[in-house]
Amino acid sequence: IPEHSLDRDCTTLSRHVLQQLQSFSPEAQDLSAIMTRIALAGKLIARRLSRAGLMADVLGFTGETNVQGESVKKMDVYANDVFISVFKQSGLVCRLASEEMDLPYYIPENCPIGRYTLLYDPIDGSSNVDINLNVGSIFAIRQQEGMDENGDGSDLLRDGRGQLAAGYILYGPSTMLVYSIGHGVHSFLLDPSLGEFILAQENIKIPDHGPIYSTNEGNFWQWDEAIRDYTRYVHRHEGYTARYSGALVGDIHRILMQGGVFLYPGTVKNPRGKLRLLYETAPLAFLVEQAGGKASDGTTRLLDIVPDKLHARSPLVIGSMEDVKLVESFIEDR
Ligand code: AHM
Ligand code: MG
Repeated sequence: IPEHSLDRDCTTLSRHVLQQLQSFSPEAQDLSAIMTRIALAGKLIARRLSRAGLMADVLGFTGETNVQGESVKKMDVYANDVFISVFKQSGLVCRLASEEMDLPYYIPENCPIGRYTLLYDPIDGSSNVDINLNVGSIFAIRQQEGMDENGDGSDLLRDGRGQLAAGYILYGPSTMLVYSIGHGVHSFLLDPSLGEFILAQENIKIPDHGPIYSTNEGNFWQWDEAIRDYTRYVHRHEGYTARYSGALVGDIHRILMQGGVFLYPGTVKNPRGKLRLLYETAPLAFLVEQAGGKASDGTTRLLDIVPDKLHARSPLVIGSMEDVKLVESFIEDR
């Protein structure tokens, strides 16, 4: 095989991370190893999802309730455990915090050396699993800075600017991993015959404006007047098209590719919206900013928001620069 075709076809994820940091510094080595572990979790989850309908024990509820009081699906539990087990032997990550766990999970064996925390939503949009539609995983890596005296993750209550890496895995027709370590946004496709994520697109840029409008309009009755005004604006102008799948990762991926805006505003029932800051909105905000887009809670830059608890929620307005600004202008005017 000529050398150039190997170069073109086989940029693997771990190599890509090292290339971007252009050094063999300890941090580059660590991030490369961590991304490789996340990719392994993605492969294991994708494999399980591909058989979801065939295995009686994959679909349905476990009968338990998670921290947010929602029914826990079997796939959520499986995916949550997959991330824990791939990081157990890594030596790199000392702690994991996820949507499915009340408190952070410590890996004591790693704690003297592991300087990183993984924040993740193992299966985002899990109600889609039962009807054979796309779901995703969301992740972020943070350097462990303070001491977690009570083991409740209080040292994680920081803004999102300190994220070292963030991204998502989209389990769609193909499995795709999109990530950033602060040097642009890059996507990889899982080649099942190789069992490797292969570079698909480098330096993804989100269009400054796009046609996609993605929100759950069933909540219109409980939105603020400003969000309703924006919605009415969309209804009355040419050039918008609505897309909403019930799984954030897929909806954001579409916007990253085609441009537009995703909104999950506060509602009467949930004034801070539904989505969680540390492992849903902040990682996606980091990624979209890296692609040249914008993310806020409607007024404040999302990466500046400091959560008051591990599972804190935040409203989300995210996507193309112009479209997010337009939504914000409606909020400002009210
Ligand atoms: P989940 O992590 O419990 O699956 O919830 C998050 C999901 C997002 O993927 C999606 O955008 C949103 O919830 C949909 O919520 P709704 O049904 O209220 O529109
Ligand atoms: Mg989620």
